Amino acid sequence: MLKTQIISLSAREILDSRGNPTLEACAVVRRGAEEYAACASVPSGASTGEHEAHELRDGGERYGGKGVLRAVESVNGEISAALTGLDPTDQSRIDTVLRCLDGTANLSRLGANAVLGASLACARAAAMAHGLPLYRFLGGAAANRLPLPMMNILNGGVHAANLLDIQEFMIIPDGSGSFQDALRMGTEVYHALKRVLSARSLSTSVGDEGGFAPMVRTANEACALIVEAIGLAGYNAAPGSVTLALDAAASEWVSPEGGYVMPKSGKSMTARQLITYWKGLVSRFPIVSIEDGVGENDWESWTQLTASLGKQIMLVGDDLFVTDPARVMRGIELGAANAVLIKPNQIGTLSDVFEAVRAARRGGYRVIMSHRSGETEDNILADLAVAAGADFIKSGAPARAERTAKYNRLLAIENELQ
Ligand code: 2PG
Ligand code: MG
Repeated sequence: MLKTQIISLSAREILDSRGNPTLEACAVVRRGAEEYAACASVPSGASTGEHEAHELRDGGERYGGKGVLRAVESVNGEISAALTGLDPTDQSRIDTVLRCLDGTANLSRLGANAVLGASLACARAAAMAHGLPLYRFLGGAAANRLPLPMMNILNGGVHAANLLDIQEFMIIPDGSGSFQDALRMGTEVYHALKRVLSARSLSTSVGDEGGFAPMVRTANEACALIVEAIGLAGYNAAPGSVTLALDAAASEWVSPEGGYVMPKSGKSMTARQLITYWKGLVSRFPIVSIEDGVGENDWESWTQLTASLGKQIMLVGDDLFVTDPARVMRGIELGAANAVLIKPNQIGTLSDVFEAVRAARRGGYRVIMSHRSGETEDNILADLAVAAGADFIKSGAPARAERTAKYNRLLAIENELQ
């Protein structure tokens, strides 16, 4: 067997889709006499969960404090020194070394952005050295299934300067087993929605994830517009055709005085009223999934929400779980949520990502691989979704190259698998 070894790691500062600096890491590995180099970049969220791993930013004047030169230095210095000579195919060893080197629980010393960049770049270079696509290298022979797209076509919350409290209005097109068909259906609905909005003289400019950000006030109006677009595109707003999914991002609504205050409408609700509100919406529209319907620390309300709607729809924990296997296991014990959103930069290493996926599976929870609102043109998320056997992928609207990069990579993977 040819020996594979990490030769070096390096990083640099690049820009994400929201115009903020982010980190790209590159790994060089040697296998036999050949050298291989691969890079991966790290995304960044606008609505971050309180329990996420620490994204290291420089502070100061440069880029309004958002520079990542300290994280870049972590990779070029300590991380490169610690990983050089290791076997890049031994992901769990690499990630353990990274965690021990950092020494903090939330990766705040070296930066979770530095650690994740290194973890991903090593995996990519190792796959390349073995002549395998990343999804196959990480997922093995079982990595044969494409996720369904959850496409965010109407934006609100902190992702758009409109009046909608709910952050994401998504559609899930069911392409009857074909990713290509699902993507086409979703894209047709996206274009139909543009016509529906234009006909009402509503804005068709887009938010951070490529979805439209019209000046509508209520979730009812937003859902009705989407249902109309589904019909206009020639589909049924129903399971088996095109359904709706929401990301409330309700951790942003938690009031310091207790209960919830919707940030834009200013409406106050108790947790119980909020759960009743979700039940009402679900009864009026073909909504099959609600993400972060209550706050990230409100385990009790999560359990109540799951008890009342969990048999009917998916209840997805994003800020609740932050891709942390321990929090996922706690959720399973308490009966909180029934699906887990997986965002690699919430936890910081690839090994932890797969551990969170395994924990979710053991509890019978669904798995959704997800982008961040700040993304780059890197398409690694698509390979991770297939490697993890994710049921769904969230990569925004079929617009803006940083969103379509992931969908286009999935099209290529589907082709390869056929
Ligand atoms: C979310 C994400 C991605 P952000 O809340 O699910 O859609 O947004 O990256 O801003 O956390
Ligand atoms: Mg979310």
